[in-house]
Amino acid sequence: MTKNPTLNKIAFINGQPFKIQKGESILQFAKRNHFSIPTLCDDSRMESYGACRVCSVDVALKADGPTKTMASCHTPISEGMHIQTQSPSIQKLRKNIIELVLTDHPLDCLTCESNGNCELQDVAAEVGIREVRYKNAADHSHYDKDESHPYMRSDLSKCINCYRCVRACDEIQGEFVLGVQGRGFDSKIIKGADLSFDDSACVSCGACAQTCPTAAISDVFQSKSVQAQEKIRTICSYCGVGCNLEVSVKNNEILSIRAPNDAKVNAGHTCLKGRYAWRFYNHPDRLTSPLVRKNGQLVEVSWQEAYQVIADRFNLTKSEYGPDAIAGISSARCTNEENYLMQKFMRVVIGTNNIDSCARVCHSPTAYGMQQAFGTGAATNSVEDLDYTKLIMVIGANPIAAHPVTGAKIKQKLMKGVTSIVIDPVETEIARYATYHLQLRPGTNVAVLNMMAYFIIEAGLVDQSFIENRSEGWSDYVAAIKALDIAHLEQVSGVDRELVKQAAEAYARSEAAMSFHGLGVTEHSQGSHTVMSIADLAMMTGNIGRRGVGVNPLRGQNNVQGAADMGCQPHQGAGYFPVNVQANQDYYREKYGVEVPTEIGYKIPQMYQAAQEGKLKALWIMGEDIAQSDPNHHYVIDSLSKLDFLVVQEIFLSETAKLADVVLPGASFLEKSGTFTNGERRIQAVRQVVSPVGGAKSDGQIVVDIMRAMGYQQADYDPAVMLQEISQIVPFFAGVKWDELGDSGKQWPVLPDGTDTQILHSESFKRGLGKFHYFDWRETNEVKSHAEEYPFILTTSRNLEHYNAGTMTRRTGNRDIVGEDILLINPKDAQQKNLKSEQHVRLFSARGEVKLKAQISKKVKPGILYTTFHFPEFMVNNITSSECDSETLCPEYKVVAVDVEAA
Ligand SMILES: Nc1nc2c(c(=O)[nH]1)N[C@H]1C(S)=C(S)[C@@H](COP(=O)(O)OP(=O)(O)OC[C@H]3O[C@@H](n4cnc5c(=O)[nH]c(N)nc54)[C@H](O)[C@@H]3O)O[C@H]1N2
Ligand SMILES: Nc1nc2c(c(=O)[nH]1)N[C@H]1C(S)=C(S)[C@@H](COP(=O)(O)OP(=O)(O)OC[C@H]3O[C@@H](n4cnc5c(=O)[nH]c(N)nc54)[C@H](O)[C@@H]3O)O[C@H]1N2
Ligand SMILES: [Mo]
Repeated sequence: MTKNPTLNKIAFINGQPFKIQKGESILQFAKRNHFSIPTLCDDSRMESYGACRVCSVDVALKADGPTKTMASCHTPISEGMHIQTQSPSIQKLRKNIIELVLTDHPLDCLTCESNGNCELQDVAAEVGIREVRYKNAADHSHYDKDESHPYMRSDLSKCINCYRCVRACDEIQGEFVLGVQGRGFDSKIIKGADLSFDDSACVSCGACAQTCPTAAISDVFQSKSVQAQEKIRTICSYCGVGCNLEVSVKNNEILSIRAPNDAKVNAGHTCLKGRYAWRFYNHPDRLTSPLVRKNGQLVEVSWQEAYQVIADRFNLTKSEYGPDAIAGISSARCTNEENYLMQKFMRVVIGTNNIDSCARVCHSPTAYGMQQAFGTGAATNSVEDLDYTKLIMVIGANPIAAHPVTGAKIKQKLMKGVTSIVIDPVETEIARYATYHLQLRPGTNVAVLNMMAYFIIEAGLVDQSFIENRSEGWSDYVAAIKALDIAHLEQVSGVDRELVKQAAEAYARSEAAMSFHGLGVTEHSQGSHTVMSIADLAMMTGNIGRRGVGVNPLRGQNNVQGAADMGCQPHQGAGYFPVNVQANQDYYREKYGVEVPTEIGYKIPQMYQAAQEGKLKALWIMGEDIAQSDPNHHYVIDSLSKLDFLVVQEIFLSETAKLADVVLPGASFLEKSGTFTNGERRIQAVRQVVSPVGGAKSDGQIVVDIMRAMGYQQADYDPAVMLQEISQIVPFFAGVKWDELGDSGKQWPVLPDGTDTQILHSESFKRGLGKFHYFDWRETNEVKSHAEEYPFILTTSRNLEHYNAGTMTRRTGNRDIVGEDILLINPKDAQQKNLKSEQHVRLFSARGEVKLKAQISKKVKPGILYTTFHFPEFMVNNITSSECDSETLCPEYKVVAVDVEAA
């Protein structure tokens, strides 16, 4: 064991001895030992700045030695130091500094009704200031107030020039929107070239508002005169980053949301969705009562009646057509416990494995591909590993928009010079900072990754010992790679072979290379093949099983990892045991106490097919808006119309809910408790903040009620009790207990004694040896069949402001920031098609058409178009196809053959 050099080294605060920790500043040392030192320009999330000097302390290098006054925030603590935090001279110094600061601040500062929201007021009180001596030396009351933004405002007359906002924008978000203009008393914080929030490039993360010690920049909704009764910690329900949130509540109403600094995942940072886009929860459009279709209309009914209709129709369908005529789609937006219940209902009460979730249309190729290569489909490492990695490879992911807190961390690393490879057809924000941007044609990942493997092998940069000791299938793989026709792959992918070679060698030579991937990998006909190709690269270079390496899917939804873990898949039950294996059937039968179905069930696309063929009669969808989000919209609608009975459990009357026979009002994440599992396998506690609106109920309780209506006895929904049941069935949940999750949760596998796991596959793979797989690159059918008639390739993605079907974000101020799906088109194509920016265009494919506004942009290459799918009024999935991944049926949203013309 190596010895910790600072172990047992001691320093003193106000005469008391304490152990010091490596790398600590005096301020951190004091705070850790519960000594209060006032600060103004300090924020623990950022580098120390040492500008305000309020944190000054007296420092002596030995007892009774001469003292020096030093800023504690940026002076390192060292052995034997004696710190005085409250000497008379220090107290006087602090008071003088704050008095000067106050001269730069409106007169009413000490009396303004900030109710604990003003750090400056707190610090003034702490240093003993009762009145302002030099009143209004610098009057900034003429500074404009900026009220242009739905969520943030600025009133720079209150600014004290601590620059925390500027540093937060740079160091936390990495956006560099805020800056300083002028000097001394006249210096002023500006946004961009002195613009409003609205006109600037601000991404609305709110880090500046959170850090501002006065109200110079603040949240619009932060009501100064209302103080929260309670602050509740919960988890964001948007993306798979899983940010911790601290919600301020009064009288069952949410006042504001902030990011707690001690959160493991997001340490005081969120994006605008987590921090601000919560107003959907009490929007008038929320569903508040069950609805049943009568004479063609959805009408309000009692829960009792709705349950009766459902139980009767499911019983009837089951007796007439058998259990496999019924299917369920569970929700990656809901909790683990709710997902567990939903699959249990389908398997145990109905008796079918027809259960799936949005992982199908998202990362099912990741789960499958990584299971084939490693044995486990989940991220091998943690986001924290970014601090240890030497090379970051981002393939088909746009984390700045889709996983903003992780994206900001990646961007910070890139700005600090960490080598990076970005493989993406679009010039994303991350690509702008990349060392190597491989801007391939959509649909050619396997070609590019095979080229990378070729160059690594050719240069002799493989990790022989890893390959020999930890993998199988190498010799066949290597033979196939060596036989590749590089010129052909270069031509089909459109990426210069020299660039691919440089990137490949950088990846292989790096001491620790970490890959992240997203939907640009999975949502393709070769999605699973691409995932396995990424695993090949990691294994051949030994980038698995230690800090700062690995294969890390940026999982999409807040709980898509959990939905699959809980068994919301047609081929594997809770804990990933294949349902068609006798031993597993015995296992589940014993746990559930009833017979379990033995045939693999329908995946979502197979449900449509079965509905078309008259085999599927009834469908229960919990929290997924397939009518908007699944591809080939007309086909989806047509398939749903062929069902006898459709139940949709929602928080809004989504496009799918509009088609239902019964609509059940679920409670949103702010109105219920449970757990979400983020993209790094972290199981975190979601805690109820307010009571459900109207007559809504937690999705878990609704499932329990329907289980009971159909004669199965299941206890009321209670996450603690549910987790007990789950921990008996899902081996990697063995040690998960509700009361032990704390604020930042635990990463699975959680052992029976409660210890959790940060890095997978350290010693061996789940499947024993890692497996190499080789695949030829294949042109997708979409291009082969339609390219002549539809010569452009459209790729569809998401933007920062809106979330998937947009049911939630469209009902918040985010709509004021972005109000439509926009089509990006290269200037050359625009010229050839005679299109201008802002012009409406018709975009059409073999399936249908949409009309969108065009924006001319060099972010896409000629021949490539790009848009998003957030608005039902545009319905981009009118034009996407039913082509899908060869192994998992994940739709090919990323390659759509289209043509475009002026509308
Ligand atoms: N703001 C916001 N955040 C979200 C969501 C949202 O809707 N809005 N949705 C959540 C969900 S469900 C998910 S799954 C994640 C998705 O997050 P990401 O995985 O980042 O998904 P996308 O932005 O759809 O696509 C990622 C990138 O793939 C690129 N791409 C397209 N075709 C190819 C290709 O052939 N090869 C390569 N290498 N790249 C390609 C696109 O240009 C795009 O930059 O985001 C989650 N977070
Ligand atoms: N063209 C195109 N289409 C795509 C994609 C793409 O890249 N391009 N990406 C695909 C991907 S990756 C995904 S994951 C899917 C996502 O597609 P969906 O899963 O349909 O998208 P969401 O908007 O997340 O929809 C979830 C629904 O759950 C509801 N909801 C939210 N919270 C709760 C709750 O607590 N209880 C209940 N009962 N309901 C709730 C919301 O109102 C919303 O209607 O879209 C896919 N569609
Ligand atoms: Mo997703």
